[in-house]
Amino acid sequence: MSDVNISIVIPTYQEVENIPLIAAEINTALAGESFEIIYVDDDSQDGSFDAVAKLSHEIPARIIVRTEERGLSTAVIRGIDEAVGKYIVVMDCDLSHPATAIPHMVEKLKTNEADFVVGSRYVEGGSFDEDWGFLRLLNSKVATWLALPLCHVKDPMSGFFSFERERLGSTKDLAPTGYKIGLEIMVKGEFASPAEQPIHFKDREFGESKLDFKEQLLYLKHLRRLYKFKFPTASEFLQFGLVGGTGFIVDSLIYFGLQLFLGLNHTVARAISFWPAVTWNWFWNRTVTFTDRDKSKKLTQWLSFVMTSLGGFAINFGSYTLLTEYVPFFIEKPFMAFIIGVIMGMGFNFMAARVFVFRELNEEVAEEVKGK
Ligand SMILES: Nc1nc2c(ncn2[C@@H]2O[C@H](COP(=O)(O)OP(=O)(O)OP(=O)(O)O)[C@@H](O)[C@H]2O)c(=O)[nH]1
Ligand SMILES: [Mg+2]
Repeated sequence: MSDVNISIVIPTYQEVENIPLIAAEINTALAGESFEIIYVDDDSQDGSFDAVAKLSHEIPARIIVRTEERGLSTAVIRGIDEAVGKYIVVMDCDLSHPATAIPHMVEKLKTNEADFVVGSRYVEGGSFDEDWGFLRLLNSKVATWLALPLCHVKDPMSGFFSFERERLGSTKDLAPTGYKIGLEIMVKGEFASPAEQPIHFKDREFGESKLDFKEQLLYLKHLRRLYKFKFPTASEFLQFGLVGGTGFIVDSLIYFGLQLFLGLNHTVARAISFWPAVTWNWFWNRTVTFTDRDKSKKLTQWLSFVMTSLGGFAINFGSYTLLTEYVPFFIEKPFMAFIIGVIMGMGFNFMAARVFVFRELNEEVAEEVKGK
């Protein structure tokens, strides 16, 4: 067992000016503690290596220079793997995150007040520099809001966080899509009692931001994964519903188009428009909703999707007819019966799709597909 208590992991890319500054801040904040600083650098070639070598005479710090791999999230994971401390703290190098918060964060872990602590801009006492433009603020708010159902903190996007190393277990199951590695760890690690330490978030003075529009798209992809992890059935249902909604649009456009432009009779138009719509739904459910499931045998899968869709339609139409024929309430209010029919039909379709059409892969194959 190492006698290092706190390992501070700092991903860096071209942060040579900031490296000694953050080390000094940490050294002051953690006076009397046993700690180590691990910089994980992506071969910045800007003197970062020498800067750490120099300061390591006075402060317990080392640098790992990666030449094969790139990216903030994998850098953080590498740092966690190399760390020997009981507690891990991850923070940015650009002085946005105040080192003075570290003792408070670790204290919450030590006293079991929390099992994961984020440095937070959005709790009482937290703040950020005033000069954020409207778009930057909106962007950050929307991104934060999208992640809220996944965890119980107000600042889930924070890159400043801390947890007990043992509590996380292996880092192998972490999928470092995008740069919100704190969110990934908090959700996948299934931390039960996260807490927040208010911080003032300072904008960087030196160096440039490395995060761009591409990262934002990756963030959405990341969120989708985390929702699938945390709410597997609900997120499938939501996607199934969204696909069904777009399928309805395709169906309607073709149904009306055939009548308007080709002069077809409405029954014929109805009979034809079903096919492209059902194929559309099958395709998107196969590629999006049930990504991780069986992808073999397109034709048989399509056929069974058609069959279950017809079954769903029969249930939808059947319950509508029964309700509006025999139940006085629905005879008065047929639209309510229509809604119930749609819900019953969709419920059936969803269940059938999960059980018969897009089957679960056996575990070995699923492992291979996972992470793609
Ligand atoms: N190793 C490694 N570190 C990275 C990479 N991209 C960013 N970093 C580091 O991750 C931390 C956060 O990156 P920033 O560029 O500050 O991201 P940000 O805080 O969202 O953006 P700013 O507004 O510029 O502060 C910093 O310490 C960066 O040096 C990368 O690809 N590899
Ligand atoms: Mg920054």
